[in-house]
Amino acid sequence: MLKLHHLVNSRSQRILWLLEELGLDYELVVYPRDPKTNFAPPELKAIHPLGKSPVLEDGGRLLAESGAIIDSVVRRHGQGRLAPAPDSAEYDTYVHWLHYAEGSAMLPLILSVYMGRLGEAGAPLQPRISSEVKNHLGYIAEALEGRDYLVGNTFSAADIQLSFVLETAKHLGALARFPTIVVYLERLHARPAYQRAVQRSSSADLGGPGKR
Ligand SMILES: N[C@@H](CCC(=O)N[C@@H](CS)C(=O)NCC(=O)O)C(=O)O
Repeated sequence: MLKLHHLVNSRSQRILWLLEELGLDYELVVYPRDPKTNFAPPELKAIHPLGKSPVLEDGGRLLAESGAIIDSVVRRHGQGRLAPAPDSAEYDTYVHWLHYAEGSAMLPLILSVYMGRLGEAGAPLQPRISSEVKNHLGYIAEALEGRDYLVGNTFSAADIQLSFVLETAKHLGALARFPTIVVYLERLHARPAYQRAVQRSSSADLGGPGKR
């Protein structure tokens, strides 16, 4: 049985969505954020030393890092769905996007979130961060030009992994100059499995380990 440790409004939404796309049976444990700091509650540290979400239990395995979790779930439970054939050239593109989302694209966006909290003190770094945000969004928009999905123009788990990057960019108001990305994000959000995941997380019972 799969067990997802899910922090509300977080990267973990992607894993919930993936599990719904694959129609897998899973247990969901939802953790609220601290109302003052917005951080994860200490209970998550008892699950994994970093105290972050997502964390997935799969049989005897404890998995952290969204990209690694997605890779493992698709490999072990996907039965060929949501990823290209491992020996195809498209598989390399798929792995690129799986790593790129957290390895490259998130950094300027997270810096932008933190800089926003610093106010004037963060002003000297703001131009560099804004230019990097535009650099990454431009790269993604170009990759999506003339296509519906990132890899082989077929929906894959790479689209799920990149979604949080684009949701964060949208939250920061950074998508105005990237209509291709806006339409792509709407396409992803229209998927029934995405909507089931949102529904499941918002109606989750905060009883059990996540309650406080
Ligand atoms: N690169 C990691 C990032 C994990 C991460 O930072 N998760 C955030 C949720 S968006 C978290 O748990 N934040 C709560 C905290 O830091 O207290 C991944 O993709 O899984």
